[in-house]
Amino acid sequence: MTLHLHPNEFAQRRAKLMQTIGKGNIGIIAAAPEYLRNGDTHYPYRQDSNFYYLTGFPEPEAMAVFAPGRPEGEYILFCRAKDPVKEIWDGPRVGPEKARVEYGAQQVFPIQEFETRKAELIANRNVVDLKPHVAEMRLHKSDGEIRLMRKAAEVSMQGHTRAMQCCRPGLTEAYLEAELLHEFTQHGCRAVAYPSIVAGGINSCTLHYTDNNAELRKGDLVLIDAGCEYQYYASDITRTFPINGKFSTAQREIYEIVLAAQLAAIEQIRPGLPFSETQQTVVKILTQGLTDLDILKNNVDLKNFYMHGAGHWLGMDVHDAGAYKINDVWRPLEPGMVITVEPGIYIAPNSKDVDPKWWGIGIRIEDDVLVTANGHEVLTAALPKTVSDIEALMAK
Ligand SMILES: [Mn+2]
Repeated sequence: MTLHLHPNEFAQRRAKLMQTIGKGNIGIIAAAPEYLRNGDTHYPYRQDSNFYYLTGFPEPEAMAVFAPGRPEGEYILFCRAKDPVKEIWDGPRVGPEKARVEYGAQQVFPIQEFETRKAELIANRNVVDLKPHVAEMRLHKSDGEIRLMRKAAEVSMQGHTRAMQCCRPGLTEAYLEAELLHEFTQHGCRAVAYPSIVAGGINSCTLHYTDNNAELRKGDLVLIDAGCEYQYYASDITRTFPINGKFSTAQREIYEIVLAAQLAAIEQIRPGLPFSETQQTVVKILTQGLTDLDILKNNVDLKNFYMHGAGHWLGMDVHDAGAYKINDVWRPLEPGMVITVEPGIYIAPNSKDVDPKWWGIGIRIEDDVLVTANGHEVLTAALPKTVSDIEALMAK
């Protein structure tokens, strides 16, 4: 059964936006364009997140206008007219008539009329940028949105589980990617939230590795950072595991540091915690752990082994909308926000002054965390991440 947001939710968002921008002002937002990939072939269409957030309208070539207090209608939608010939090729279009009834616009016009009607619409009104207002709204997830994010998390966990279970030396990274996509697609997620990273061995030290074409070798780790998108909502999970199902001593030692950092950062998440605190906790634990193993020494910067942030907002976009700071101060977490927690350690081959036994080990562990009224809930908690749980799953 496919989950959807209730149409009322889109209406509530528009009402809130109207209130925010206020009478006498007007905001306009465009649908995402279609992009040509090559020849006559387009990239799979994905509606613009802000446009979809406010309209629920899935088609390209559309404009939404928000004019609070306008007597003829506050929410005006421009969309493609019906076209029986084109619809034979590409399927039915919503069309202006149905757009008014089903998508709640008070006035709907064919997109061709946008330019001529625009002047009249904005006359005597200030045009405001909707982006910061919508970003602020998107940062706080409703129950309906959380339901969709739970589903995205669940499907992504199934993909990761499948990849762990079928992993063995001799396969390619692409083979594991296909296993992830199998679960995503089968469960209604035709799109990934971002290009899947399946990085075996030293490829794990390339943060945004997406070639996914190398052979998986016995004795190496594989890092998988992959998440599906469900009904416009993203999930974002990373797991790192041994290709042959058993961590080596060196791999386990690094893994336990990353895991300890991740668990400690997650543990503190609750309303009021400044966003930057997870990073501080991660840095503290990684620094201590790498110092204990004599990897971090002689005033070497931790950035040589951990060079990214501990997380980001998650929602319709994998790096979701919303300001991280207000007046230059890290904002406190609030119930309904969703963040990722994703520490990592990456020891590049030939790292200077580092024992070669650590070379090529790249480990990241990432979960999706909902801030609740009293603390937090890890949406991706059911996916194994301790050494023993991963080894047990892979032995099955
Ligand atoms: Mn992430």
